[in-house]
Amino acid sequence: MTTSFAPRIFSGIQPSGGLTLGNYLGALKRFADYQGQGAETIYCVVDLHAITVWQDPEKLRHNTREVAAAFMAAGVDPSVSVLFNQSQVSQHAELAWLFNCVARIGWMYRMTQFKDKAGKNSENSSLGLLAYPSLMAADILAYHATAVPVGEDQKQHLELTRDIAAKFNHDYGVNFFPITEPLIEGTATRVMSLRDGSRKMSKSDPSDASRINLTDDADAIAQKIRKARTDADPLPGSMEGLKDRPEARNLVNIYAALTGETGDQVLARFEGQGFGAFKPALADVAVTALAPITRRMTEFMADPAEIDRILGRGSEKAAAISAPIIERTKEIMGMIRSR
Ligand code: AQP
Repeated sequence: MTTSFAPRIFSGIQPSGGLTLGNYLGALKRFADYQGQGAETIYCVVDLHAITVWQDPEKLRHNTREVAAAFMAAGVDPSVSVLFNQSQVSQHAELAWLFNCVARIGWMYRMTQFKDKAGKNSENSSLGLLAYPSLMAADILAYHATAVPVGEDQKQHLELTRDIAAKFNHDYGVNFFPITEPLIEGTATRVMSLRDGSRKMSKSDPSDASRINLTDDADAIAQKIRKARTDADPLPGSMEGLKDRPEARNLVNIYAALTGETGDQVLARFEGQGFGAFKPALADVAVTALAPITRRMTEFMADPAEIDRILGRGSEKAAAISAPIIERTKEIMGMIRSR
């Protein structure tokens, strides 16, 4: 028997620090575009994911509100999309446990994000950090989401979500969970650190100079771009010429993503010029694109109680969708429900 699933988009962002240009270009910027396109849109501040590494409680509260403000500043409308924080909807943690018993430990150890974050001392990392992808599968499948817009770094976790859905369906002889599609689109699916072209830009990178934060002002943005690591060669006429120049390629990709051009279109204008000319131009487009977002975030953050109310209403809507799906999951697995 084949079941068809209604189109539903889910995506989440961790409140594990201030948001970066990478989060914006790789994910956030696209979220509003999916609204009103025929699929239901569900967006979540994934605070249960954030605590897989230590979070100061006061900062976690602040960052949760700030990520919600960023969603709205980037155009997510809580009257159109479901916008909420993960810990208010208990179905996420409940389904994650059920999936912990479906997923295999070996699948978790293979995740590059676990290896990166656990580092050499993996025995000392939280159990939650290892099980992170199982919770992510629960976030997505608790809504029977059919597509997930993410940056390139989340591709491996999305594949694991598909594996968990397929194994559950196979083990219980059902077609209950959809095999979710990743939506990894655009010219900036993997924005790299400004200090090291081999590492992704990340909100938890200890070096603030490695990233542009959505809360940075024009001076900070210009200064970080001026200091960004590059090489001494002039820019070529096409992206092909940047194959072995990761830092230069990263800056051109950022420019292209911000202006909506292709890298080749950008290079057609800057061919033969050095970074002395390119970096100020990049700083200008970054400030132009980010200043309105930063301003709207500040406006939303001026009323934290209203953000909490929006998250509360979103959580009720989210629970109304996910609760019957989790009840049915437990029924399929053989659990008795006597109420
Ligand atoms: N550098 C990046 N380039 C493109 N997309 C990115 N994303 C993250 N970094 C980049 C995308 O942003 C969304 C939210 O990510 P997340 O907060 O759930 O966690 P993450 O992927 O682990 O992002 P960070 O910034 O690196 O957080 P920390 O430092 O806490 O681990 C995802 O869609 C992600 O792909």
